[in-house]
Amino acid sequence: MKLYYSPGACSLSPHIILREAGLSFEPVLASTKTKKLQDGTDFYTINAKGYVPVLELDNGERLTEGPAIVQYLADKVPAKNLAPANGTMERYRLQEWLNFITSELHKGIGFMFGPAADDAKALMRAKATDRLKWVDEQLEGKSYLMGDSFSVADAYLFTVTNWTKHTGIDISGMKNLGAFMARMAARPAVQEALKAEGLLK
Ligand SMILES: N[C@@H](CCC(=O)N[C@@H](CS)C(=O)NCC(=O)O)C(=O)O
Repeated sequence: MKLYYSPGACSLSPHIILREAGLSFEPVLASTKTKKLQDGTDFYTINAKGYVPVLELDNGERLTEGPAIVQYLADKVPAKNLAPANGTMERYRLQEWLNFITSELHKGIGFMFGPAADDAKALMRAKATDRLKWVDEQLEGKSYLMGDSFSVADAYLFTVTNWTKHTGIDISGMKNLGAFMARMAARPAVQEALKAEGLLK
């Protein structure tokens, strides 16, 4: 499989999961700015939507949208317990988290990397802070979003919460979220993914 990624972008979430799953893959750097691969290929020919992540399967089929990709990967290695079994109530709980992260956090926080007007950024920052406070409450007494065990939703939350450092969102008062970020950063697969993306010295 190939993962088209950009360092530190939302593609870090499936990148972490590929490593947690122990699946072999080829990382392919795709610039979200120039929309070119390193060999000059036009990224729009890979994903007409022009964004990462893209997972290319061994048969050449391509899957986009982070929440779909991480569930696909989790279902390839059921023994790793990266997502509850399909059809169970727990699986819908996982999807509840993935949808929350993608619609309420990912786009809102990600927007602040762009050249948006400052007053719009202040509004987005306030909204993201409210949402993250809610996440902080949900993490009370839990190691991970789904409870004691790690799931694909944690890699996504880690990836998006990591952006707060660069977008002026202060999470220092959010103790549970802070502990979650430290717990995630200590996982070997996360360390490996960050190192591979050049985000760790
Ligand atoms: N709906 C997509 C959004 C992916 C997305 O926002 N990708 C960003 C990086 S975090 C990107 O490549 N942006 C470049 C662009 O949209 O032109 C998903 O959830 O996978």
